[in-house]
Amino acid sequence: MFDFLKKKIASWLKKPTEEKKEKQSKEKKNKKEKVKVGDRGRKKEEKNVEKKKKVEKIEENEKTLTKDEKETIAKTEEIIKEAETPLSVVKEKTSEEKIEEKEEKGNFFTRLIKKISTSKLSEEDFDGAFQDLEITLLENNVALEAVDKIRDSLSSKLIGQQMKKIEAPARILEALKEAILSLLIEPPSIIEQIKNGEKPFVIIFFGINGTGKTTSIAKVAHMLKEKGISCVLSASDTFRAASIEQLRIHGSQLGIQVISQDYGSDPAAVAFDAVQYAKTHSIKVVLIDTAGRMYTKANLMKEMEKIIRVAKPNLKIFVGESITGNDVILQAKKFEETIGIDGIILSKADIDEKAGAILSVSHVTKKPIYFLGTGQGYGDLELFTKKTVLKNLGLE
Ligand SMILES: Nc1nc2c(ncn2[C@@H]2O[C@H](COP(=O)(O)OP(=O)(O)OP(=O)(O)O)[C@@H](O)[C@H]2O)c(=O)[nH]1
Ligand SMILES: [Mg+2]
Repeated sequence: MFDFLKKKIASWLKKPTEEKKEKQSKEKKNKKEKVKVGDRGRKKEEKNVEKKKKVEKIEENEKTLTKDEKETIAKTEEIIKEAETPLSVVKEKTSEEKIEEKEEKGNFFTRLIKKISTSKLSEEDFDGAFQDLEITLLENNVALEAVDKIRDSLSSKLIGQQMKKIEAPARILEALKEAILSLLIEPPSIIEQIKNGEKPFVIIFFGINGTGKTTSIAKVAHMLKEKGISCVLSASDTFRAASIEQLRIHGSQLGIQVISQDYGSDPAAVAFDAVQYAKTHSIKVVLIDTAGRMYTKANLMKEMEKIIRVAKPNLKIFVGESITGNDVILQAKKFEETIGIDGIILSKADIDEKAGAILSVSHVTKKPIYFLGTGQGYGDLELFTKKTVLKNLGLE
């Protein structure tokens, strides 16, 4: 998770002294190389002059040349041509240097430091430096709205500022941290919500097909069991083949009751049964599994509304795949608009190197991420906190 962004930020945060040392040793090496190339070039040129003299001498006697002598001249000309090659090598070096020069113009971090420590940071200079960060964020699946928010947050803290070079890195870093924190919502403690909430406390999980809803329910059930909180599972995906068996297997592995009916039955009726079961057996939590559905299918969204009407969930959790980037943001937005969501689980964060969705989804939907799915085992459910995000980005 955050592998690419973390590496990029780490490369910016290289201490200036380290960078300077690296630059100096690079320059030293280049100088040495140039000297070597220069020496070689000079020696070859001297040789060329000698050879040219010889050729001139031969030309003087051209009329009396034998076949062998003519061949010698041709060979000599070839040698002269070859001797000119180091000069073109020197030319290539020059273009390499040009590229290096371009790179040395700096990244987001170094450019900002340079500008902000020499004069009050202008909007133009900020925008110039921000471009580098903007590209990095977009390449890592951060949603456009979230990128704009980062820009606003950073610019409000930095434009018009001037500071000593020595304090600039820490201040810019702090501004970046704050910008990222401004995107995130710290989720309430789900355990506290359950403890202080109604009995039974009903949680419904939904999202499009195959995003990890059933697996996430099993993980949450496992977590509740570990905390000593009783729960029951509602097999309200009565549509997909083997969905009921899938939940039953989890239930039997975890030692948790699963309430189900036949395939094709009303998912709302199953949820109702599960809530009734919890009431009569004094079970604290009901976790409702639902069939994967596209938000574009009006009939499926209506079905979802009916389950919600009947089961009256205390929490509506949208489950989406972190790896799908901007797609999952759009899904969350659509589910929020149509049926409303209280929180989010982003699954498959373990295989998402970019992780931009984790940074963006709360800003776009204004809903907290409760958990990140980080694998296929029951224990692979990571409590989401702002602090963990900063840590994963190497900013804490
Ligand atoms: N790597 C990884 N795989 C996961 C994670 N969560 C779920 N999966 C896998 O994703 C696949 C689909 O998971 P399900 O829980 O069946 O997804 P679903 O949303 O219930 O699917 P439908 O009911 O068909 O809509 C399974 O192979 C899971 O093992 C996760 O956090 N990380
Ligand atoms: Mg499922």
